[in-house]
Amino acid sequence: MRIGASTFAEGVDLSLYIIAGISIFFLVGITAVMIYFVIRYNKKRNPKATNIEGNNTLEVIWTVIPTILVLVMFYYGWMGYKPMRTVPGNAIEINAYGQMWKFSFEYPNGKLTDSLVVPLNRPVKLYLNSRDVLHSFYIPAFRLKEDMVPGGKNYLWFEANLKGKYDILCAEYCGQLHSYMLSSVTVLPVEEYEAWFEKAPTITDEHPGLTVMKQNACLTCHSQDGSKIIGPSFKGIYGHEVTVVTDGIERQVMVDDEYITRSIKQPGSDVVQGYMNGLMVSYENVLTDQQIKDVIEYIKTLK
Ligand SMILES: [Cu+2]
Repeated sequence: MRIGASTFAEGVDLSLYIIAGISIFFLVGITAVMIYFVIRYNKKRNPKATNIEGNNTLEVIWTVIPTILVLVMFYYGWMGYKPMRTVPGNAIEINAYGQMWKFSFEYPNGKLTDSLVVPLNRPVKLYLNSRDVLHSFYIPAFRLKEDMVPGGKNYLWFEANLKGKYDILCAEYCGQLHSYMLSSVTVLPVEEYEAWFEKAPTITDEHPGLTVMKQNACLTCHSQDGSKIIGPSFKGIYGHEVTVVTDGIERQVMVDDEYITRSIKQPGSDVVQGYMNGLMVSYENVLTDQQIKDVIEYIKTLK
């Protein structure tokens, strides 16, 4: 039975079947023995309790056999796991970012995407980064799951061996919209992948500020239509006064270029009243000055 889409699938599935098989065998066996003992040694059949002395042969057997079984499980687990940490030198290297609540990818030529596109039968290495909290990068079809640790370094690699489109999920509860943290990986034949890789991003008439916001998951928390999500909506805020909490003290501020820039760089400095502090991380080293300008220009258009 083949349902995996990477070269790791076989090893992982094999160890899963072995461990599940041994567990089911013991579950059934122990339950059967328990039922047998309950019947055989109940008070009616066995009115007088007897003390059973030790049995060396039995003790050796129930020590040696489980030890062997555990070592068998370890062996298959290890054989499935070891190749996952041994990256071939010719792997394509891609940066993967997790943040509340979005995955994004950066290719060697600077191409930025929301979902992963990879070639068939070629090793691909992902550097795993987090911009805020712990996330877990999970591709069930590839049998891969690795943590994205803020401030830490981690990686994974794979070789996809079945064309198709597969889910990418976050497998570490990372806050309110964790379940929306979805992406996908598309496996293409090498020529199609190369054509996709070389293709410059299509030029659209999208506002550059909107592009920046989409790339940085701003819109996961801030709506454009006035609806309240995690953070305040961007609709109609520019040029208006808003009540914020600064060091515990409420005050009125004008939403202008300076206020928006400060909110992007130090999100904790003035938190709009009624919203929680600490959910947004600083984008000081993520966005360039130009990108912040674009964002401000775009917010101005949301009347
Ligand atoms: Cu997450």
